[in-house]
Amino acid sequence: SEVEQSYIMIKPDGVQRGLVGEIISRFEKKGFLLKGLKLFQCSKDLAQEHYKDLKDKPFFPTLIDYITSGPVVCMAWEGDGVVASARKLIGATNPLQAEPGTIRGDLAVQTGRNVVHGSDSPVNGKREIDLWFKEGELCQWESVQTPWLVE
Ligand code: DAT
Ligand code: MG
Repeated sequence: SEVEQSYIMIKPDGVQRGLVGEIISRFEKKGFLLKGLKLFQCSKDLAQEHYKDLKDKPFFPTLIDYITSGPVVCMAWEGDGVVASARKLIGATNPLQAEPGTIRGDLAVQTGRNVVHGSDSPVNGKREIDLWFKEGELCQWESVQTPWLVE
């Protein structure tokens, strides 16, 4: 579809800390459309591909260890402006700098345990959804809420 999509992922700390419902709820309540959702233990290869732009950073190995340390929750969310809006809902990379009211601002304290990922551009949204979801794992459906969210 041509509608913008963002890949949102609850990282292993978010799953371990029992924050799955809380985090999904924020995107649900905002009004975006959930197109894909799964609990998933990812390989090192997949984590490295996902974060390939950061492969030369000193924290890359610990980032890969963290992301592969337990199951993550993979989500595809759709809607006009979803990529930038999701980044606002998530907050700054460093939770100490994230505003209260954002997911990281409310629920995390350290960059290396910042509970959630969100795509940084529509192009990367598509790239990441294609990377994390197989064909047939996304659902095409329409929400009864849409006419009450978008005029
Ligand atoms: P974001 O997740 O906000 O898009 P990013 O793409 O710059 O941030 O980095 C991806 C992840 O890598 C980030 O969520 C946590 C980790 N990370 C980034 N900068 C880091 C740093 N300086 N030290 C440790 N981990 C870092
Ligand atoms: Mg990023």
